[in-house]
Parts: sequence; structure tokens; C-alpha cells
Amino acid sequence: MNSPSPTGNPEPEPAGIEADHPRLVALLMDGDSGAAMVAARRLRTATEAGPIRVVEALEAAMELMSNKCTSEQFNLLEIMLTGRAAMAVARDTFPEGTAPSTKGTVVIATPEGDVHDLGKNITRMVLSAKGFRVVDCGKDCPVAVMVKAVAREEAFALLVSGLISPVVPLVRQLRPRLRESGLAAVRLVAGGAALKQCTAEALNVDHVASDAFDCARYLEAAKEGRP
Ligand code: B12
Repeated sequence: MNSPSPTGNPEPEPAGIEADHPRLVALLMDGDSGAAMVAARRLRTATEAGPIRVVEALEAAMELMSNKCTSEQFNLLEIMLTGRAAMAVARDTFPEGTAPSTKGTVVIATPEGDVHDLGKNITRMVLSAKGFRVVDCGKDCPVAVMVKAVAREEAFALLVSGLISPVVPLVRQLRPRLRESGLAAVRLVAGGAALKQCTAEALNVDHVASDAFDCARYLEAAKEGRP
């Protein structure tokens, strides 16, 4: 299936390119960083929606890894090799520090208790390539550390990534903790597989982003004072 172009219309893909998506997914599953980077470059440059197709392939590979992450079939080595290849492709697709930071500062973190950070890192790279200055507080990050970073860096938004359901109560604490610190105007955005299943109301945040690109659009609108 073709991805929609930024204008919303499906884009016809050049001949042969449709095979690059499954090829990239297979190379990521094999943990073959070098070959995955070559396939990702082809996919990225083929159409305007290329970078989105690369992120879709990264998500598809990790979705396939999902059953290796259950207690019955936990396979750390395979997940780590695929994760390493995914990060190499993400860094190559969205190089950090190459775009000027003109769109303001945001803080991003994965809350305490959650060690998943691949999606957070990809989001950081996409936002930084799109011109935001992104301060990354890392994974397994206490709420107090996130709030301090927002104040210190004068960030206009706090982005939180959650892959496991037990972090939901921590995410719900963010709004009152920001308010207590005089940071009520800071926008709160949630993302990541577990948080994506919740509503903004349930998480007590301003926006639940479906992916990094949706988050960038939301932040751009917020900067321009749009709701
Ligand atoms: C890789 C992985 C791991 C790796 C993590 C490596 C790393 N450095 O991140 C390791 C092996 C360490 C791991 C460990 C565990 N994992 Co794990 N893991 C996964 C797996 C297979 C893929 C996650 C991933 O990276 N996806 C790819 C990325 C690119 O997608 P993403 O995170 O959704 O991010 C995209 C968007 O959501 C978005 N995004 C992400 N964050 C944010 C934030 C913002 C603000 C925005 C805007 C966007 C955004 O941007 C990304 C690109 O579009 C998932 C399965 C799955 N299908 O999700 C299980 C999964 C998340 N793990 C799970 C579990 C249970 C565990 C363990 C508890 C397993 C165990 N038995 O010990 C542990 C410990 C976890 C802990 N305490 O945190 C469960 C969680 C269930 C739940 N809902 O609570 C899952 C769903 C597996 C399953 N089938 O049950 N895991």
C-alpha cells in the first residue's frame, strides 16, 4: 500500500520500490545494520513520503519482534541486534544537529520503570531534524527530573514516551507537578505503544501523538498559538 503524501493524496511509488519496504523489515529482523541502511536510503529517497515509510518499516520490524519479548520466548540478543540496526537506520535517516534549531526547545523522556527507548530516540531524531531543540532526559526517568529539565531549559513542551502500561499513573502526575512548579503553560504530549492506547483525558495531557510526525505537527501548531 502506498503512504499518503504530505498533501494527503496517495503517492504512486516508482517500480521496484514496493519491495524495499519488506526488504528493509527483513534486514532489520536479521540485525544487518549495513544492508538495512542501504535499503533505507533507497526507500527514503524514492518518494516524498520516503522518511515516513522508513519509520513504518522500523515499527513493523519491532512489531514482529513483539513475541520475542514475552516471558515464554524472551530473546534479548535478537531484540538487541534488531534494535541496534533500527537505531543505525534512524540516525542515518534523521541526522541530528544538521537542521538549525529554530522551533523552540522541548524535553523528552521515558518515565521511571520503563526502559524502552527506541521509539523515544527516533522521535528525538525526527523532531531535531525538523528544527526543534530536543533535550533528552533518557529512559527510566523520575517525574521530578523531567520537571526540573523543563524549568532549566525553558522548554515549551514536555514529551513522554511509554511502552509499558504501569507508567500510566506517572504520566497522570505530570500536569499537577508542572503546575506546582509554575509551569502550567507547558504543553504535554504522550506517545509510544502503551500511551497511544489511552485518551488525552485519561492521561491528563494535551495531546496523544500517533507518531513523531504527528507530534511535530502538533508542536508547530502550538508554537503558532493554534489549539
Ligand atoms: C524492543 C522491546 C524491548 C527491548 C527494549 C530495547 C530498547 N532500548 O528500547 C527490551 C528487550 C529491553 C525490552 C524489555 C522489556 N519489555 Co519490551 N518490547 C520491545 C518491543 C518488541 C518493541 C518496542 C519498540 O522499540 N518498538 C519500535 C518503536 C519504533 O515503536 P514505538 O516505541 O511505538 O515508537 C514509535 C511511536 O510509538 C512513536 N513514539 C514513541 N515514543 C514516543 C513519544 C512521543 C512523545 C511521541 C510523540 C512519539 C513516540 O515514535 C516511534 C516511531 O513512530 C515491544 C513490542 C511492541 N510491539 O511494541 C515490547 C513490549 C513493549 N515489551 C513488553 C514487556 C512486557 C517488556 C518486559 C517487561 C519483558 C520482560 N519479561 O522482562 C521488559 C522490561 C521492560 C521495562 N521495565 O521497561 C511489552 C509491554 C506490555 C505492556 N503494555 O505493558 C511489549 C508490548 C511486548 C509484548 N508483546 O507484550 N523490550
